[in-house]
Amino acid sequence: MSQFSALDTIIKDAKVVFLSGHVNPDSDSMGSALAAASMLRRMGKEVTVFRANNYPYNGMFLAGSGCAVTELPAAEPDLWFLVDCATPQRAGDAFFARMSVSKAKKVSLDHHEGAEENGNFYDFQFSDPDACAAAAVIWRWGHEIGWQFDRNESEALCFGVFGDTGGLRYPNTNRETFAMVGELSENFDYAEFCSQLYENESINRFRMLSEVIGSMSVLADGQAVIFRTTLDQLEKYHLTPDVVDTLVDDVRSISTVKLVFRIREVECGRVWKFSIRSSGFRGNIDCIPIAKKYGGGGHRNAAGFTFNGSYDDAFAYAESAVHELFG
Ligand SMILES: [Mn+2]
Repeated sequence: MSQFSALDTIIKDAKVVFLSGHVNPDSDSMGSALAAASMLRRMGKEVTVFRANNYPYNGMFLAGSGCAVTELPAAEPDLWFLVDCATPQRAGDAFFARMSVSKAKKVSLDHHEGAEENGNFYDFQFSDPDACAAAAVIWRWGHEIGWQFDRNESEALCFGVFGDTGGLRYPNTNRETFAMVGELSENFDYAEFCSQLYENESINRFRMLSEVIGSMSVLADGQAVIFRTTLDQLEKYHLTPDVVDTLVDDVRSISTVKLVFRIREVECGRVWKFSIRSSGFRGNIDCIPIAKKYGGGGHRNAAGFTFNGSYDDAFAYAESAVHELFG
């Protein structure tokens, strides 16, 4: 029996589906949500895709990216469908508030560590931390039901996988990743897809990055880097945060760097969103405990949390974590 057969039964009984990835959606949340939505629509379902915030700018070429809503329809769905959410709360306040009091069925397809702790919340849950992305879990599900992925679904799933594996580079990249990308890339123009993903940047992005890089702090003999992005900079260069967010991954490519902190200003001078990255290869530092101290979480090599306070205090916390790790 397929490990997804209970899911298939739940889907068969549903007509109206509300579907979401996590807040501050990354490429995997976006790609797996759009792919799953397309599959469900082709199964004859009415699907509303919810996004708590903007999708990553470099995914806006994907079919359906402009149709995701930030407010749910008033009528109840038959099914709540979560992808890439470690906890149901990760879908965002608006989505979770409605879903948590709803009697409709709830399902989750995910790949986060510890997701099974929330199993009681769902009528069906599948989470495999060995899957490189939630998109890989959706691909698996498709395989089990003999699904023929179309062009849009194939691009969306590959977009998700490229996001979570850093373009097939991170240690979570595995045999399944290659099998999946190998198979799905038959369904679209691969070079064009990569160009959309990696060769579609604005000049202003580079102007802002030069400012951010110019003021970054290098600590512990180059083992750690702390940098920040401010609301003023985004305003000045007419950019949204996601356009420069990936700098945190670029900085990790410095040969000495084991740990990176990006501190993004969210509310003027008092709320800061931390993104922490470690190299899976150098040091393999666990980012989760650093994020957990302030109620955050994530993966071993990529975690985050929100910090309330001044920038000096935010920086001091990052600095103290660096000192603790590297002396
Ligand atoms: Mn993911």
